[in-house]
Amino acid sequence: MPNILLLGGTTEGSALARLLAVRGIGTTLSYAGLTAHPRAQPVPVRVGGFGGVAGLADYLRDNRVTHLVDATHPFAAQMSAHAVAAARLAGVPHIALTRPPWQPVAGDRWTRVPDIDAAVAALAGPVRRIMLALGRMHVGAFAAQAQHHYLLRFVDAPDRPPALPRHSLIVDRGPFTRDGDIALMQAHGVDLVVAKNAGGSGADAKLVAARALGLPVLMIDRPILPERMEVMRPEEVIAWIDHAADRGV
Ligand code: 3Y8
Ligand code: NAP
Repeated sequence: MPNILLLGGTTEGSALARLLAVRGIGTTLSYAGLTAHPRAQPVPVRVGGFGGVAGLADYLRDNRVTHLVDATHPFAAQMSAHAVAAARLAGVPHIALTRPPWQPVAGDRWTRVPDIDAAVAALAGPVRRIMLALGRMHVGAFAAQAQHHYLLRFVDAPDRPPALPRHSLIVDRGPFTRDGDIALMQAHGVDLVVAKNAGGSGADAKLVAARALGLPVLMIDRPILPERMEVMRPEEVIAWIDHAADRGV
């Protein structure tokens, strides 16, 4: 009987959890525990780190996990590297469920940068009104460019104000809408949007909104991930599990 560990935290991970529940395939979805009220899931959930590669390998063995599915966000690079290493250590089949990066289309005014630090450096210059749609974890880095007015969007209210002297904070979780993000950008007079190339449908509203308003976007490329088997649709993971089952895994 398959016993899946699904590393979640994305729209695709939640979609896969629904498919696995419907098929009655034994699954545990795992969250890091970054948000106060993560989305309820149709399968059992565990919350918190595993304690590095060794901790995850022990978890896989102790819980007789038969398949490890990494459906974490493309920027969760450490988790994804640990998943590949721990699956190899524990001899457990591993697959990643991800989504293609966004590509610019006609009307987009993107400037691409390789990482967060390069995005901070790119903001040197006169005062602007910037939508920093990166969440909470990396806001501190932008204090190096404190001259700007920042529009921040967090999943949860922070326990202390962000270290940016001029900021507006929205507490909201995605998926977001094109019209909602257009209204938000207009209300705050945004003239630049900073985004991570997350891909997927849960956060692309801000790109469609920026295009509609003719606003420039500073797009942060994804971190490099280790070589691994990757699929883009939850149904492909189900087929992989069924195929592995046929091979008696
Ligand atoms: C804790 C689980 C689902 C998953 C939904 C997706 C879509 C909505 C859009 C903007 C961009 C951002 C952020 C974002 C989106 C989905 C997805 C996605 C971006 C939850 C969730 C957890 C997290 C963690 C959180 C980060 C933050 C990033 C906000 C749940 C809601 C900016 C990524 O406060 C914090 O510490 C938040 C941290 C990592 C990035 C950051 O650096 O702050 N996601 N997001 C997961 C865990 O504990 O394991 O609470 O339900 C999940 C989702 N967030 O099931 O429907 O699939 O990507 N998440 C980015 O893309 O840049 C918001 O504002 O436009
Ligand atoms: P990360 O930097 O790659 O991981 C840091 C550590 O957090 C990992 O080594 C692991 O701790 C723990 N961890 C991460 N994801 C976990 C999970 N699903 N279950 C259990 N432990 C987990 O990860 P991150 O960028 O902070 O992302 C954390 C979570 O938020 C992931 O579930 C991801 O899908 C979700 N998320 C992230 C983003 C983003 O922009 N980064 C966006 C949307 C959703 P140990 O080493 O102790 O095992």
